[in-house]
Amino acid sequence: MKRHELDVYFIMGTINCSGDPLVILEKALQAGITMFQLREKGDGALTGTALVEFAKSCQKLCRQYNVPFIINDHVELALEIDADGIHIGQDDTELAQIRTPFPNKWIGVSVHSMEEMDFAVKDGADYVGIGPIFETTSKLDAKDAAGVTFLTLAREAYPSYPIVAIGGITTKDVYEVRAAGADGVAVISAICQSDDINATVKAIKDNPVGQFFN
Ligand code: 3NM
Repeated sequence: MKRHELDVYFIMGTINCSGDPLVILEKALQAGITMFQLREKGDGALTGTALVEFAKSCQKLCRQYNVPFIINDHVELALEIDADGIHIGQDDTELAQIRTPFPNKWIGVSVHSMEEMDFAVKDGADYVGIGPIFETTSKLDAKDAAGVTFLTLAREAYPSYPIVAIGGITTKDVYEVRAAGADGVAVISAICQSDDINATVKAIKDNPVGQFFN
């Protein structure tokens, strides 16, 4: 994986969207997101064939725009539809078990401490997600907001390892998290709740300092 592929990492599930999720995804793709993760979790989340069909629709759109399509946690779904990768948390299936069925896929792991990061790197994760940087309402079991302290330490310890920052990040925070060492920014609400997805995605993109910040 190339680090710049994490640049603008959009994560979404149907319950995060007040409008049509596929319309939101396509707007985000048109605006230039560099990675997409389907995270279908929470009350009212799709299951069974409805989930498979929705996942395939997201995947089709991502392919049209040549953007990697990652599935959160659902190992079987990722295998069934041949997703480009899978993202797991610390409480999900262990990385070592996932690598066997996914020899050539991207595997991302959420980490919250140096110990978890060391394990993820050693076990062969392709990238890590560090968060929550700020308070988030999109993940019910999110840990306390950690700011950029650990992100900074993680970057010092792993100067060229792919790292994406996540959790409560808005366009105003992008400079701070990139300056702390994130290769990219992963967001749910900033895009799902944006009135102007095109402007939001462009503001999150890795720009010369200050160009899009206000
Ligand atoms: N993982 P928003 S925070 C999916 O800390 C997720 O690992 C997190 O959504 C972590 O951009 C989070 O709306 C939610 O805050 C991110």
